[in-house]
Amino acid sequence: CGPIPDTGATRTYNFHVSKETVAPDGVVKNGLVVNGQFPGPLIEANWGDWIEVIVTNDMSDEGTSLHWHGLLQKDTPWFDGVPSVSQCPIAPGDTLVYKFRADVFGSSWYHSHYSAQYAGGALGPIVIHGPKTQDYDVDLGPVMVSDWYHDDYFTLVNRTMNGIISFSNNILINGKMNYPCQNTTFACTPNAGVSKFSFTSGKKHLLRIINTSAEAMIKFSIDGHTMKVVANDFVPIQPYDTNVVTVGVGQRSDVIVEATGASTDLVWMRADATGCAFTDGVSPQGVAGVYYESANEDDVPSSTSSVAASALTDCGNDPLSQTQPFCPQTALDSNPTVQNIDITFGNNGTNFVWFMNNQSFHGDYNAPVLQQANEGNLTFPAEWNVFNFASAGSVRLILKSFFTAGAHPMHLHGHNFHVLDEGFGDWDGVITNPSNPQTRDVQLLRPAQDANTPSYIVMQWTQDNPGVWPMHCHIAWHVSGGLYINVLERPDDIQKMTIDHSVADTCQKWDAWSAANVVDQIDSGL
Ligand SMILES: [Cu+2]
Repeated sequence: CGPIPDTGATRTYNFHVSKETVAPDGVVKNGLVVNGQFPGPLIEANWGDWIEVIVTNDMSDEGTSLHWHGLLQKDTPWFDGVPSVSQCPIAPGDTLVYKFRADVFGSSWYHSHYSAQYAGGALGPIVIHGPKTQDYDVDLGPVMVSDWYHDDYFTLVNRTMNGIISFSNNILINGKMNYPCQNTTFACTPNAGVSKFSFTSGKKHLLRIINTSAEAMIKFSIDGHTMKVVANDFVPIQPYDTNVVTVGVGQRSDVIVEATGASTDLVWMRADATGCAFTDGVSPQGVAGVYYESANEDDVPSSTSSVAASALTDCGNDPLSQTQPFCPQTALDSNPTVQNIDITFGNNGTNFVWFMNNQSFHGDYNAPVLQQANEGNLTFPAEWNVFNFASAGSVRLILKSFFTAGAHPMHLHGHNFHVLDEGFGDWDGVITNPSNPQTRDVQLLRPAQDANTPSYIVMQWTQDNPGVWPMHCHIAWHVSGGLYINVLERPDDIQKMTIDHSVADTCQKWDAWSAANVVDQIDSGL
């Protein structure tokens, strides 16, 4: 709680994005990596620091960009890392230096926002250290949970655009899991290994659960242990205990786990995608080993899960009534600009795509919306899905999903938004916890009840951050299919901004590269 501290420190990282074969579960695939690693290197900073990341595109045949999930980018909206929105893609061989403030604290991740590159592996964790709101002894760091596909990302996007569902092949924890090789025709090494975590009996351990999936909603648990949830996304919450944590794509939960077992215990940590994801059923649950201080690390846990089967098939976040921010919030604006958006799925004549109020998103890599707005051009092609909220004090979105086969993890850039309510049918106008509503940067919009009974969430934010902010489903295949809008916030203030010259340089390089090479933009671009 309180203002961002001025540390005067800058944390600098040098990243190279490239294509390499990877085999995190033993199955060799064509992937994307950061500095040769999957997952990519950890970005670590203190709250209030500046973070500088020098990103070079070492691929020869496509652009890229990196997005810093959940960072607010106040006064630096051009470094949000979204091609066609805040920048042009970084051309092959080119470098862009992102510089932004660690203006929030907690756990997150960075990922490519160019098409579905991140589903190929171009991602890594972010930890921003801040005040402890609850006591713990040991910070075990990021616990990234993710679905994993053995096909390369472009093949998967191509299938998606043709209306073919891709089923994930495995679930990884911190980029590791075994795979039964008889199920694949790709080169495969059995027993690739699982991640291992150390517990000290009697101590409290902080785990930073981060869902970096392309599609899967994940149910996280540790056999025989209770978790105290202390933060959702970058927002500390009033703690509550649970034996299973739900994370949709992009969501994070910081949990504190007290090691109540014996010093020789070893148990499974589980990332379960059986109930709320499209998996092929071969390995829908990722595991990692949790070893107490006197356990033999060569032994394999034999513990069983105590999570109820019904909890694994409940495809939404924990009740809003249960989740309240830890820090006091300013009162909700009772007179916001209200926008209804209905989300539907269908064929646009060429592809299977998603519609937001009957319009699917398609971006122009060569003409970022932010640059247009900065130049005072506020007339946009319909397919850019720009919602101009002008200088409204706050915005309330009522999102409805008519899709029954899955939830949508809805993500807004540039803000932690309030979640006023969720439900089915029409919102009755009643806000859950009106004096302290749930606040985060991704909220699950549950599957519709049936074709005539949509699910809804109501979100609201204060327009205190001029910029062009993506609001989209974080399922990679859905945003590729256009489930996306641009929130244009305070264009008058955007016009007054001086955008860092490196952003224009990046566009010049991209314009030159894209004029001489084929850019195979088969999806929305994001
Ligand atoms: Cu979606």
